[in-house]
Amino acid sequence: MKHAQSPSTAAPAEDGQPVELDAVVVGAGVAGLYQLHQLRRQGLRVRAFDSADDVGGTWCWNRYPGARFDSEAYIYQYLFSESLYKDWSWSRRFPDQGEVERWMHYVADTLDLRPHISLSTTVTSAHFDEDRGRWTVRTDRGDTVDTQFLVSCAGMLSAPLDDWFPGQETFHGPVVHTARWPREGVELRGRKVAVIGTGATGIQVVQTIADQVDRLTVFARTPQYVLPMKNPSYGPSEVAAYKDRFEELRGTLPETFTGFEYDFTHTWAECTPRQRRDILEEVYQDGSLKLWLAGFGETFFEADVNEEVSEFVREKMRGRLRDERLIDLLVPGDYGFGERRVPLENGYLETYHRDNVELVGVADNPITRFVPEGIELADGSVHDVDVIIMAIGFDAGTGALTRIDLRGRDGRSLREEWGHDIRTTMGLAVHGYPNLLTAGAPLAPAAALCNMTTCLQQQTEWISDAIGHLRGTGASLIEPTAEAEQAWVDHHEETANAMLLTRTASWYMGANIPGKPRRMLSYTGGAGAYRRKCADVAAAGYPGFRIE
Ligand code: NA7
Repeated sequence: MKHAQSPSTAAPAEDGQPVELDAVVVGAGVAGLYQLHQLRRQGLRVRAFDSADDVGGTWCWNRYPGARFDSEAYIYQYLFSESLYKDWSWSRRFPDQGEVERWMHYVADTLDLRPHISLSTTVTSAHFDEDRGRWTVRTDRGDTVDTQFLVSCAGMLSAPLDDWFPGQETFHGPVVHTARWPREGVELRGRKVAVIGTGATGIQVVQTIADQVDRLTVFARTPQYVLPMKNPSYGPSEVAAYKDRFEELRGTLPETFTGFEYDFTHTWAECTPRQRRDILEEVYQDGSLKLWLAGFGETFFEADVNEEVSEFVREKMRGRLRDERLIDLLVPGDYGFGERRVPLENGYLETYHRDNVELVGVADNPITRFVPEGIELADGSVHDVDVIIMAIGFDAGTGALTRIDLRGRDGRSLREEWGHDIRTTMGLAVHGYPNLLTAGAPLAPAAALCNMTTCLQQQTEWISDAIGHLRGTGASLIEPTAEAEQAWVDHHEETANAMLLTRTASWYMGANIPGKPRRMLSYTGGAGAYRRKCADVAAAGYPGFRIE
């Protein structure tokens, strides 16, 4: 067995022996960078691998036109280092992808992480050797690594549904998934462009490219509740003001329900109809996700409250649209506000008033295939286009891990097991896969319902502490017991089933992929409550985990 001579290489040693490491981190995005930093600080021999050609994860891949934050930038930063936080300044409340990517580069460079990351390198398999208590990790670049810990920071929205429609290869022009947008861009000017999908991504694309293209045809299946974004730019005084709140944010963010700076502060039952209306109007006018995440908590639990809040948003949307057909296709009617991801937008609805934009409803007349000239629908009609933009989403939560041939004890396959039933212990580990630790995996708030950096910091810190605990006590293996995992799954289900989120088909429930097991991907007990549960487990010496 060779020890890694230089931290800058993970290539196989010349004699063909695997390189020996203490930990492999899969992914160099928000979670992966911080995980790598923490494990290096503990003195581990560790390397991160990422398929992308640069660091940044989501913010490297999703370079489609219009990609931007809808968490306020200053709450998306890491909070473990005051100087890392304060030495970076944002230009506005919700910056675009390019600025976020530059920030991620700043983080990687400031923490000197790049020498420890293999880019353009995909982890293809990871097999656990029970006799040795170690993982063998292989990549598409020929690396073979023998490692004690395998830490997944592979992302919960990183496995795009890119090969989705029959006949895709026959189309005469480019077909581009938004999460695989080429660095050099795609020529859209003067072209007839199709966008399929009107989730958070499709909405950003549509509102951004409409005035650049010759014709834009948008294929929309399920209407979305949308909220208008207010996105002021920041001058020196605004930057100074949010930086002054560093200590306050460090205290608040980990404790709220969704890791945002705001939380539910009003109770529907205690307000008069007039007060409710005023509060809804106030949070709506904030131009953020406040209406969803800091309006009335009952919106998530009580159908009658949800209906009133939904109607408030529908009314706002209808008021912006000038024809009944658009209202029918764009304003949701058969599910409640907040039961799917709520996108923020800038003039999205008004985009459909443009002469060069056509909205095609495909709920009752679905896309059947791509043909050389464009997109064919069930009724046989064909829409001629030059470029097809697929804003159709991801194999959320599970896809990043199930696309790896990941095998635990007795050769069990995570792909096969999650193909039947998606199970984890606190989203941090999986029974049957010792020394596999996961950030952003299913059954934790980080899987969806959280300001990602808040939740991913907490999870990667828990993982680092667990590894530190093992090393400090001379143990070498950690694995959740079957009983602890069942208890977490039961708690997760009970918590999720109390919420209206589970009554609606969405990627949160795995419903965007035929055959995917239905389970709320995100833990819905709240980011703050989850953090305390995780901390309690660590403080009590990891009950529910076999440590040896
Ligand atoms: P989403 O939210 O999964 O949206 C995908 C969109 O693509 C959605 O409108 C889908 O319609 C649509 N879609 C998917 N397949 C089809 C087919 N076959 N025909 C027509 N339309 C289709 O992905 P996003 O990338 O927008 O957002 C993912 C997350 O990234 C987002 O929530 C943020 O957290 C960041 P459907 O709604 O299924 O009817």
